Amino acid sequence: MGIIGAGPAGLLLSRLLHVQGIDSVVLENRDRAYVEARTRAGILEDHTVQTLRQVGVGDRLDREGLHHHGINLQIPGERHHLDFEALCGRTVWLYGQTEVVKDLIATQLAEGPPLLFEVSDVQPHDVDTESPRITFTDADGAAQELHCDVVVGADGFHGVSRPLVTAATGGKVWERVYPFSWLGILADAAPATDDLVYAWHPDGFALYSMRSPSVSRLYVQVDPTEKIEDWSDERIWDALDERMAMPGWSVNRGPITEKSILPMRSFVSTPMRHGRLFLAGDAAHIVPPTGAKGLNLAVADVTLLATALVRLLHEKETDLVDGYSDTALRRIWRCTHFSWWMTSMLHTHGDDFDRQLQLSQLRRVFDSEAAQRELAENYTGLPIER
Ligand code: FAS
Ligand code: PHB
Repeated sequence: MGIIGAGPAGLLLSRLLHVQGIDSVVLENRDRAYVEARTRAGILEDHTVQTLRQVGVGDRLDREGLHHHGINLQIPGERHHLDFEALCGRTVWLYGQTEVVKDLIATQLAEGPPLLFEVSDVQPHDVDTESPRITFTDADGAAQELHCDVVVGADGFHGVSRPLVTAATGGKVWERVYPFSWLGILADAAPATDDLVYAWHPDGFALYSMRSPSVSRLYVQVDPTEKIEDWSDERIWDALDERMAMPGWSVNRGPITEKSILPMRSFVSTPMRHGRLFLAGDAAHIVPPTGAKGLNLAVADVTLLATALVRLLHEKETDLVDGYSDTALRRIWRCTHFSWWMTSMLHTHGDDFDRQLQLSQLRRVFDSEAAQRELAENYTGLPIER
């Protein structure tokens, strides 16, 4: 098995196959320090946590992760807590993607199979045959060729794999680019909330998240043309205080250790397979982070794909690999819809008519247990379809 990309999708797939006796080689073009330092997702769905525990990389998550039983939704002067456990019997965990990736890398380097960093010129070949190859240059500059039964493109949005699949299959792509971005910060400040706060405000959306009892992760909606150098630390904290204000409560300030601006888009590409080349994670789809689905969708893809590949390689049965793309896409569209719905409900855009619609939708969630359950079921993660 040749796996391109050491993000959560590639690493977890390699682990899922390893514990079922199937070998793989993971090829990553960045170095270990870079891959382990990328600040991305923070919320883990219920099934993601179960899967990480099942493959033996859940210990530090259980020790250091924060178990969240719900989220808060806010409009000016009103904050409502949604108790996920009461609403749908599931919860989520707050544990940084960086930590998940560190745990998977440490386990793989300790127990195998091979994980090669700093490779370059990665190129799959003969993927429409039963013996595909991957050519690449290793970290020492030597040309290498990997012969495998299957190639998996878990190489993210800018990887080499998706263009190969869409070119060979004439596939279809859907894309929605949102007229706003997220300015995200990491700060050495104890979070002033137990569960996350998603705030609608006429000035724009704001999110209060965290990474630990001493590190906060916060986001504000900004115009896509904004430059990070235009946002002083003071201006960021003032915007957060304004948008999340509640009587007798305020954001807890501290030194900002990282800040960046993230564009927002929804992107789906089909099919997720061409011959013996399969796509998983951001290589095939992107969701705006408002629904906390990016990492969890990558985990759902490889959970499905691992089961299908074990059946192909151990039992020579192709039914699950033949159904992989369609089965995965059902969940992908569900998560794409939920992420679009959360994004549209919480980010100010359009005119005052749009704003009144957003406020009406938010009040419906505040007032209706059925609406709250719908949000809770989607946010905590629907069961994986087998
Ligand atoms: P990844 O992009 O994580 O991994 C792909 C890997 O492939 C990378 O390590 C890359 O270096 C490697 N690669 C690429 N091309 C290669 C090649 N040619 N050869 C070898 N290796 C190659 N989700 C949330 O829920 N909340 C968030 O706050 C959030 N923030 C995000 C911020 C950013 C900047 C980004 C990009 C995404 C964010 N996401 C967030 C979504 C994120 O969590 C992704 O869904 C998740 O990383 C997807 O995992 P992978 O599919 O493994 O892709
Ligand atoms: C985060 O903690 O980075 C985070 C949490 C929830 C989101 C997006 C990002 O919806």
